[in-house]
Amino acid sequence: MNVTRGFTGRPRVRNEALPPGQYDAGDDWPVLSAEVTPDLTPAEWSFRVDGLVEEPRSWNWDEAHALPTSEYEGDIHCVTSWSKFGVRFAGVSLDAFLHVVRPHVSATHVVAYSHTGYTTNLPLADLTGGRAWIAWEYDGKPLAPEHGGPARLLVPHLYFWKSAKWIAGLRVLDHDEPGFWEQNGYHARGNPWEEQRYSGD
Ligand SMILES: Nc1nc2c(c(=O)[nH]1)N[C@H]1C(S)=C(S)[C@@H](COP(=O)(O)O)O[C@H]1N2
Ligand SMILES: [Mo]
Repeated sequence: MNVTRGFTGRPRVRNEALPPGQYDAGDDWPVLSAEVTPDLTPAEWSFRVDGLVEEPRSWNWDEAHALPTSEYEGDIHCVTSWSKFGVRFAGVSLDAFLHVVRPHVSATHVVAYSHTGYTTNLPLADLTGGRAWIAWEYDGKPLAPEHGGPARLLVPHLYFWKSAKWIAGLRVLDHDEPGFWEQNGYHARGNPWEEQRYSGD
């Protein structure tokens, strides 16, 4: 790791390397949405985890905020080849939600779904171990609606299409079930370091 100073004067944590085929978008943060940005207030937002779990449940905005806060500072990588270094998100680790619902031993995958109907599939293991969040703050401010506010999934070690904006819930499964982009030829897991962009990669 090295530290560079951006125009804001804030030291920016930066990895030495970009995943293969990626470029540094710098201060730009492109918006990539298949849907129209929904008009979704914190009061209307909820997050549910069900499927193969012992205690399916939903959290509203206040209930989710009562869980221990957790932060991510690091990089994000979009499959369209932009990456951003040293971004800062805050929210709650998915470990905290999964701890409450307790996935069955048979659980292997999830489908994450948005309030808009967007879906994406992930191995359950990619959501545990402090590597995935429900995020509602970016750079210390509320997450902007076009970037998934009030809250989005954040799984920064995978390509960013896995980080469903306007997250509504996770369905826990004992098999893999392709989501929106995955049904359209994108990779089931999407590890940027192995350049898993398309289903044959
Ligand atoms: N609901 C929803 N989530 C989504 C998407 C989308 O179209 N709809 N696009 C994905 C893709 S391809 C990327 S790169 C990131 C983009 O997030 P951003 O617009 O905040 O940069 O969101 C991901 N999550
Ligand atoms: Mo993307």
